Amino acid sequence: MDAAGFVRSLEQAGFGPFTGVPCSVFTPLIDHLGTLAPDRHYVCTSEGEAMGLAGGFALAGRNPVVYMQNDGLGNAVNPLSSLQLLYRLKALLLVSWRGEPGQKDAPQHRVMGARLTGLLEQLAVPYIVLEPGADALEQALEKARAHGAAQSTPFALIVRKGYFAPGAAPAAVAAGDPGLAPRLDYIRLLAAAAAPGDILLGATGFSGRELQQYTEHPGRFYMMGSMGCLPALGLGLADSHPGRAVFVLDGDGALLMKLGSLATIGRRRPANLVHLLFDNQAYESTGGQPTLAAGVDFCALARACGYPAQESVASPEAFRALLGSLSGRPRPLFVHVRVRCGTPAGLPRPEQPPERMRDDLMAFLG
Ligand SMILES: Cc1ncc(C[n+]2csc(CCOP(=O)(O)OP(=O)(O)O)c2C)c(N)n1
Repeated sequence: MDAAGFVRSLEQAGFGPFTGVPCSVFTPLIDHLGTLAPDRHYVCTSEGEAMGLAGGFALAGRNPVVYMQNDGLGNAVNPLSSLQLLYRLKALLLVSWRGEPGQKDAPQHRVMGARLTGLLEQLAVPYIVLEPGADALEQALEKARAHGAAQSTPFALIVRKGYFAPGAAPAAVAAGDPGLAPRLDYIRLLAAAAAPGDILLGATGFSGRELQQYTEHPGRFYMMGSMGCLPALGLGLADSHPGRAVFVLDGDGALLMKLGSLATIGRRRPANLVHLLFDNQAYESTGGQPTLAAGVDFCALARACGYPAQESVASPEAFRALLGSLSGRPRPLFVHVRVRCGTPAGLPRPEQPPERMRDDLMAFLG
C-alpha cells in the first residue's frame, strides 16, 4: 500500500489527525506523515501519551488516528481502559503485528505477537487485520467509521509487516549531524575502558544491539523490548551491587518515553551508576524517524531531577578523557553524548535467546 494513498483514504473518510510512536512496519507511513503540516501529524513520546492526545482530539469532535507497535499497545492499555473506553471516546488504532504467529521476528515480539488479538478482544476493542489493496482498506474504514458512530469507542486496524510499500528517499528521516561520530565509536571505547567487574546495559534500539554484537565485555546485557525501562533496570542492579559500576546505555527515544526515571534515579542517587544517553535525535532502529530530542536540554533535566553531575560530550576524544577521569566524579553521572545516525551495515540480531542472556548476566554477577 502506498503511504500517501493510505493517508488520503483515511482523511477522506474523516479520520485525523495522526499521532503515535514508530514501528518499522510504519516507516513509509511516518515518513509521509512527516511531510504534512504539524497540525495533521503529532510526533509524541509514548503510546500512552498518544492516547491522551487522541482523547483531547475526540473531545473536540475529531477522529484521531494512533499508530503503534503492538509492543507499545501495553503502554496504551491504561488510557484505553480508563479514558477512551470509560468516557467513550473514538480513536482509530493502527497496530503493527510484530511476532505474528508463524512469522519470523525478533524474540521481544513473541509474547505480544501471540496475544495481540486476544488482548484487543479482552479490552472489547474490535479489530480488522488489514489485507492488502485499496478495496480492503475502504471496507475496513467503513467498519471503523460505523463502529465509531454506533459505539463511540476505539477500533483497531492490525497492520502486518510489508503492508506499506517502501517509499522514496524519506524527507523526514533525521540522519543527524554528519560532523558527529556514530554511537559505536563510543560503545567500543567504553567496553575497552570498563573494568572487568562493571555492568554494561544496552537499551532496546541500536545501543543494545551494538553492545551485544560488537563488544566482548562479560558484564554486558541487552534489554531488548521494554522500551524506556533500562535506567530503572540499571538502578535495580546498581543498588543491589554497590561494589560494581553500572553503565546504562540509553537512547533519546527510549529516555523520552519514560523520562520519569531521571527523577527516580535522582532521588535515590546511586553512587555507582553512569547514565549515558546516545542522542541521535531519531528512532534510528525503527527507520530513523525524528524524536522530540532536538532542543531538549537533557543535562538540565538530569540536574533538575537530582543527578549531582552531568557532562555533554560530542567527540570520542572528549569521551575518552571523560572515561579516564570517571573515578573522581560524583555519581550518578549523566553523560549526554551527541551522535549521528549510522550503524554497521547488516548489524545482526543476537542469536542468544533472552533466557541465555539472563543466565549469562546472573552467572557473571554470581
Ligand atoms: C513501547 C514500545 N514502543 C515502540 C517500540 C518500537 N521501538 C523499538 S526501538 C525504537 C526506537 C528507539 O529509539 P532510541 O531510543 O532513540 O534508540 P535508537 O533506535 O536511535 O538506537 C522503537 C520506537 C517498542 N519496542 N516499544
